[in-house]
Amino acid sequence: MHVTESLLHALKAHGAQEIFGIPGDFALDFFKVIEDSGILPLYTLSHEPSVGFAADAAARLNCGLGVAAVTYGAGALNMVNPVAAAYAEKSPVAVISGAPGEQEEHSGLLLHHQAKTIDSQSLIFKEVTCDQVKLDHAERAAGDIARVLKNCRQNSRPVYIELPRDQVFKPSQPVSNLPLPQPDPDALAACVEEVCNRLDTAKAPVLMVGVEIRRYRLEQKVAELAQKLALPVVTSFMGRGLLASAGAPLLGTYMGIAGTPDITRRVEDSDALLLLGVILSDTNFGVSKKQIDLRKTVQAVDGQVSLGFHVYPGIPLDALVDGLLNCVSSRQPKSGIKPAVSYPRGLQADDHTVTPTDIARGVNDLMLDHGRMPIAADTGDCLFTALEIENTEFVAPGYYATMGFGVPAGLGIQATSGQRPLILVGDGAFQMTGWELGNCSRYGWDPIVLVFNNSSWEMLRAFQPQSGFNDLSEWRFAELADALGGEGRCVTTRRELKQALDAAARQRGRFQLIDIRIPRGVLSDTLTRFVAGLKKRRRKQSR
Ligand code: S1T
Ligand code: MG
Repeated sequence: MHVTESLLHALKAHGAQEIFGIPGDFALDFFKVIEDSGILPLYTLSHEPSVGFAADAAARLNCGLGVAAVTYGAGALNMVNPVAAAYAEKSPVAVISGAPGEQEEHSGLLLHHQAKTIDSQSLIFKEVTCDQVKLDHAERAAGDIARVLKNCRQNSRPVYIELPRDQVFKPSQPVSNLPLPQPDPDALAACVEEVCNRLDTAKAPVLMVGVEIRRYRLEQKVAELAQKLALPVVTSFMGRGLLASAGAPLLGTYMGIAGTPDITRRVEDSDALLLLGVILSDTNFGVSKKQIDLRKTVQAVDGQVSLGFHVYPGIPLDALVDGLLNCVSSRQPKSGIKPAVSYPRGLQADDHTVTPTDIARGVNDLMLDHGRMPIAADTGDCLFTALEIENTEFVAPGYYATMGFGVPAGLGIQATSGQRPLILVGDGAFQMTGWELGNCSRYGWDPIVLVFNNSSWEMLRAFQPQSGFNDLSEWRFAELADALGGEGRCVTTRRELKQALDAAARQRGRFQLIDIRIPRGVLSDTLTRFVAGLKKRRRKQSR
């Protein structure tokens, strides 16, 4: 077996189901082995940011490992932003970059694709990955790959693997799956006991779940725990879509001042807020109505648990959840907690112009008639509108907030799961990576794409209405669809939207793009409240 085969088998053994990539001369042999070996299917896209976003979304959806394969320099450095997004949002993506071989490194010439030094690229990726390796010694490759992939899974963060092209066919041992570290049993028992006591003595305990419960494949166990503890459950903003099919007593998503008042009150007044796998980001807590004193919460994230001023290091989330389940094993699951959110339905088929909330209404009707679909959302008002859509499997850059994620992420969903995705994307974000739809026909992907077309960077206008640079020109996206191999419809009224959604749902085999014209300045209810909340917060802070 050679290094590349060892690497491909190891990626698969650690949860990879496919590879997204764009080759280059420093990676041609590597890509040829991918293609010839068939160990993992290869999907090439058109621009490396999309490769990173698709790999990230595939990892989030299948709770496995995403793989993004690129060439050295121009390819890999093109992908820094999506890998940063994956790092920030704890998505386990393996970045594999081709690289110059030893002889060319020491040729005395500056190499094409080289920035500052030969190692500049790996230094840059050091900042957005949790572990890195350069496979320049084949005899060490198996051990290095095992360590890096173990760290990728354990930390649920991206890793960087550099494969010099003179190493691709060097003989190598097979890669073993290293065991994940186990917690000290006494520390775990003490932690579980303290958390159980905190919850049992609380008057209004609430459970908030975040992205880690999916990354560590704990949704079903957490749902069972919530039922046995009779805890009302909310997701964080980033955790939208969690527990969608787990039968948990889910109230909805916590959005502070921008969310459902009943959820906000329960979370902010709770005397025992249990945060399982929640990233303490501004988008999750930045718009709290009442400042939550995080010291009074129980936080289990990044492999440690803190209660007030007690910190238990080295307690993986899965060990804590298993410990808590043992604690309550004799209790009967209690149900009866009703969702606090009723989602808008019943899109009126009339001649009114379309608002983002109308789109949510139309999608809720669509999923009622045709079944739930996984959703990929981009940054912009489409992301806030998604909070008005029924809870379903959902991937979005809810914290890192990069544009360009939506379309490639939707393609990543269909590649890894075979499910037809619904993609929500603004016109500005579509201009960045929407063109990847041109790759659908090659792979038989047929997403339904809703473009929130307000000819504007509307989210920025909401913060700074006086700027003219947020005005975009009119792009007629529906007319482009056919040229890219799909079907496009342009809608300006609610009646046209309803008809277009129904037609798109019935049409399989080609992507369906609905170019939804929204008047400038018309925002979703959720984004309106979010902007008001943030502005109020910033006024308070500036006093
Ligand atoms: N570039 C990238 C890659 N990501 C970003 N998030 C931004 C710039 C800044 C930015 C936003 S929201 C936004 C920009 C430019 C406008 C989005 O426009 P569009 O996709 O049309 O959606 P909508 O009109 O619904 O706003 C965030 C706040 O930083
Ligand atoms: Mg826009």
